[in-house]
Amino acid sequence: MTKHSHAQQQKRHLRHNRQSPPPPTTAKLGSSLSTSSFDEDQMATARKLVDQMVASSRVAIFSKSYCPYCMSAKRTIKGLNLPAGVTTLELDHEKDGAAIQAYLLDKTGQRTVPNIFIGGVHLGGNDDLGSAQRSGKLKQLLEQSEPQA
Ligand SMILES: N[C@@H](CCC(=O)N[C@@H](CS)C(=O)NCC(=O)O)C(=O)O
Repeated sequence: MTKHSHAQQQKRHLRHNRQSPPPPTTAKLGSSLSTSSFDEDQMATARKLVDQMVASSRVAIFSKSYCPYCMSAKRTIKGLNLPAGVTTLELDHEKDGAAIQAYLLDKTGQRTVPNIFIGGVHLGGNDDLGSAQRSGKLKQLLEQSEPQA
């Protein structure tokens, strides 16, 4: 009989009980970003919602409620004190959130949130918002999208 020290036995025990990584989850929000993962109805709904929101909003923010970059972007936009026209959609609260994100990727080439549009023009994410603020591009886009009196 081979004898093992207590430490050796404990090591073997730990190795045996080591947690294996969880299996990849499927159909989770953001995990399936190809439009081909969704049926035609879902994609048509997503397309209509996104295009309408972008066209009717001075600032459109596609966001996720728990995302820190989104929180930062929403704070920046709030700080602009625009009188109206800011629309935010939290994709993690939407039934069709994953299809919307897939359509946004198709439309803009951007797979992350926040995904921001100003006056119908795609701006990008939170980093892009910061750069646009520093460069004056944000001001210019906001001026272009100013509602006519
Ligand atoms: N550099 C990007 C980072 C954005 C980012 O990484 N967002 C995460 C959420 S916090 C994301 O979209 N992850 C993929 C997903 O949720 O599908 C920015 O400034 O907007």
